[in-house]
Amino acid sequence: MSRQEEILDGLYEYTLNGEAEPVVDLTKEGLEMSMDPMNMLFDALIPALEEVGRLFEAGEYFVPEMLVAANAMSGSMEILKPLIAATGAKPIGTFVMGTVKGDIHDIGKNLCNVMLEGAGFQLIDLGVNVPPDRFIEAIREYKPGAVGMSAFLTTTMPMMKVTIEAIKEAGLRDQVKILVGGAPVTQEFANQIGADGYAPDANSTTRLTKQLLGIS
Ligand code: B1M
Repeated sequence: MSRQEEILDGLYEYTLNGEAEPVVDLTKEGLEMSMDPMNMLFDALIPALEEVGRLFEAGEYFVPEMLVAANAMSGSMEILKPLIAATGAKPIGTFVMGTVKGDIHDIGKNLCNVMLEGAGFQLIDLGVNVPPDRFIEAIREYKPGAVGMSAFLTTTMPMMKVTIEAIKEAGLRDQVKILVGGAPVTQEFANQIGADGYAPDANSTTRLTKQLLGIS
């Protein structure tokens, strides 16, 4: 096994076990060896979290294990983020992103943010547990072309509809494109709640946003 394969294996295993320090060390070593940050992300870190979710569902992992695994991944993300995101270029548009009220999952959202920034968007991240009013304030303040909502729980998905309705009532609906995403969200759900688009992952979020805003 090459050292690069060992690094990917290590990133996967240590993330799965929630060991933040070796995840950071291996990330740094990988970068010193000119490994592609996207490889580390999509071939090790994200698969590890997918396995964490599977173990949680199987009753073998509990919330504390999920939390330490997520934290271990976040340490690596902090290092990889500036390498993935673009620097200095004039923004091609503004994107307001948030995880809806009641939901505190932010890793998927943060990945979308990195990719959107990498594509040249000015990114306004409202964070997690964002109530509809805060989305409305942000639309008024930043006048974004697009707004993205993330939800990871079936119980918080309805908050996306509530937020869209609130944006409509505030008279702002036709000023923005609204995209939704997150593990349990589907195209069908997006259609039902009147979103402009559904993106299953970070890459398609960027692609779809550009498409909806007519940016080539
Ligand atoms: Co939670 N959790 N969690 N959790 N958690 C899930 C989501 C769950 C599926 C686990 C399971 O049962 N298998 C389950 C939800 C079940 C359901 O509703 N169907 C669950 C549960 C039940 C819970 C709690 C209720 C547990 C409890 O307390 N009993 C609790 C809820 C807290 C709350 O939000 N109020 C909870 C808590 C947590 C932690 C805090 C411990 C932690 C989150 C830490 C954090 O985010 N900072 C956590 C984690 C880590 C997970 C899993 C393991 C991983 C989620 C993740 O980050 N994945 C998750 C299991 C799973 O999803 N398989 C689980 C990595 C990420 C990269 O995912 O989906 O590929 P991915 O992301 C994509 C797309 O979703 C898309 O792009 C991303 C990047 O490519 N996307 C968007 C995301 N947002 C988008 C927005 C867009 C577009 C695309 O806008 C345009």
